[in-house]
Amino acid sequence: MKFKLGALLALITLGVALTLSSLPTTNTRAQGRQYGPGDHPGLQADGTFRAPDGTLFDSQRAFVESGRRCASKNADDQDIEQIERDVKNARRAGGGSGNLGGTDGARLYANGQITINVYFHVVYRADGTGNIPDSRLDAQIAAMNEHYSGLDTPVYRGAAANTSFRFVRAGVTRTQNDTWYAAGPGSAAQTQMKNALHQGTADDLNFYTNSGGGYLGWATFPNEYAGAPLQDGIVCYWASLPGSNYVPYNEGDTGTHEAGHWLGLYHTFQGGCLGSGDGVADTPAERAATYGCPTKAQDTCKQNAGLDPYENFMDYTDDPCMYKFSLGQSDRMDTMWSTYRFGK
Ligand SMILES: [Ca+2]
Ligand SMILES: [Ca+2]
Ligand SMILES: [Ca+2]
Ligand SMILES: [Zn+2]
Repeated sequence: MKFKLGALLALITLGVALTLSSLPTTNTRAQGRQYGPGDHPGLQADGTFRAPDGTLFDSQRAFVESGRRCASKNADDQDIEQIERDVKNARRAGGGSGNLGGTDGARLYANGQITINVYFHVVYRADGTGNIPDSRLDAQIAAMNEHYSGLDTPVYRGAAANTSFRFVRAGVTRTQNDTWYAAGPGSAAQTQMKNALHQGTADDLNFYTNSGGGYLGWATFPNEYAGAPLQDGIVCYWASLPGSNYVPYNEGDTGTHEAGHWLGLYHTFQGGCLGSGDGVADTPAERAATYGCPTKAQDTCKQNAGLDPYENFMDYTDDPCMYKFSLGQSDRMDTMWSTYRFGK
């Protein structure tokens, strides 16, 4: 009898262990952990890739090519023309700020001269998923300050800009709302969430964390502020902030990338090999986004000088592999700040 009971217990233990080990990661949601279950790697050992909403892609490439990496919109000709007009008008009116205030591409501010107030809005599910602690928000601020200072990694290929911008945590709201937690780009839920939570003015960064709606993140652009001030800001998947296990997108570079859009930068692959691309002269044109972590730069636009800037925060490579803004991007952010955000 004793033996039988022992064997039975062993069988039960084995059964439980097998059941637990075979549970898909999404099912751990039911356990109501404080931050998880998105707290799993994006890139799986077998090469498949799990999107922020749990969707499994065949590969990291398939994930990136699905557009899930960033849902910020690509500029069209109208946007680019409008921005050029706005910048010219601001300069003619002597508006904006900065000590040079004049020519294209000029640096307007000193290193770290501008401190941006960041209002975090942590939106989480009823089971606690996504309710990340303040320590992770502070880690995100620290990451952005490192990135915007040009100090992300000691291995540079060319100079990383020490930009004009630094960030400080100015406030945190926490909201349990399952609909807003799932809100994706362009959704009614997003509009509702931002209308309810937005704080500050054009020179304050509203930084929402939720499921990302299946994306890593997205941003609004400076020239959109006047038309929709309450919608201004960035939304990031909560596990993209430092401290999660969402490899290889868990070092806070998503927040840096989205804040780059918020400061007026486009993707380095904007427009491919043609036209003005991202509007920045010192980021070589590239045909399409680079993903993963290349060991060697490609040259996908042979007719344009320079190798693909895969190490740039505004490309799509892995967090450990993107580590710089260019000097031209730094200048552009100054111009956008002066034109659209400073004192507005
Ligand atoms: Ca460029
Ligand atoms: Ca080239
Ligand atoms: Ca990085
Ligand atoms: Zn983007």
